[in-house]
Amino acid sequence: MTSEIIRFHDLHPTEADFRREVLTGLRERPRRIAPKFFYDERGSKLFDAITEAPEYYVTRTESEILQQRADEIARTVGTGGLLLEPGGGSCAKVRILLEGLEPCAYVPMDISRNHLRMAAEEVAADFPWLEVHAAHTDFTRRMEVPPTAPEGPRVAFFPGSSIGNFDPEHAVEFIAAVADLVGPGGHFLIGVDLRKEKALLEAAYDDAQGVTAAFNLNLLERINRELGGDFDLQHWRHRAVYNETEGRVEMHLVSARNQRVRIEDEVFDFATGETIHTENSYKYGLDEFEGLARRAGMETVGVWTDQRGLFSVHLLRNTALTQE
Ligand code: AVI
Repeated sequence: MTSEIIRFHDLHPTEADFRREVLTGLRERPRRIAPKFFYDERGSKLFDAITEAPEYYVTRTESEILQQRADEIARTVGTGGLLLEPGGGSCAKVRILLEGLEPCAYVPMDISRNHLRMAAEEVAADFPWLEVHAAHTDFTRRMEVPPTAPEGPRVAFFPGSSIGNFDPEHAVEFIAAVADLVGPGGHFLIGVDLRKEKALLEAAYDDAQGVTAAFNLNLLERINRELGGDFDLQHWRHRAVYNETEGRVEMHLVSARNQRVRIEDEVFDFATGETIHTENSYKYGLDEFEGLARRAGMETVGVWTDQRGLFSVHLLRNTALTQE
């Protein structure tokens, strides 16, 4: 019944080619599969469950910071702007900011069509004064404001430390693309997970209930389901390790014995202990992230952390010339 309360813009993102990328990644050494493929329907549900795992401090710590700082953020950014959320398919944390920011419109952008539409409709129903223009797009390839969205000073929001899933060079490119999107003087509010003790990080990515393990292993099940693979899940293990030098948690799938796997008519031999690298989740120091942002043409105008120093929220501003 709520389907008329949002404007839905289909920018026709090209589907990522699961088959081609999986086969290419498994032929490489070290073998790898990109983390974007975690998120089929089951993977998305498992990710939601991860965000509630006691060890995964990320989601609740960021929400706590946003709740405490929402007024201060609104005072710095100002009201009446156009609020853009790349990857905002669940429209969840943005709810904390809406009353304070009073945006002229909210534009969530996401590749997952149904998820986006439903979440956008729910947010529009819960905030009846808010104009919502949902954009169905792959934000990593194309970030565009729908032509019907009103103009206003732009502010982008990218929570959850999703920036950590880019390597630092790509993170700089992404922040620069957001700087372009918001324009000179525009703002970018971004959640960034912090470097910390190895034990805490490894527990967060290998929770006791095994939800993260199921999330990682689901990738092999997805290959079995969608590509007719014959991975035997009994002989694969989840591994999460903090690589302190690189400042990232790495997730791998580890072969528990010598084994042969078939996908379509291709054969892959795995030795005991051999891994498929499935995700990097980079962690930063506050100054380190500020440096990345500067390289992307954005200055830091606010940084907030929780009391334990686990997580940070940065408010950046596009420093391109505004004075003409
Ligand atoms: C989505 N992304 C920010 C999560 C992270 O923490 O890197 C994905 C995740 N992987 C395992 N647990 C959560």
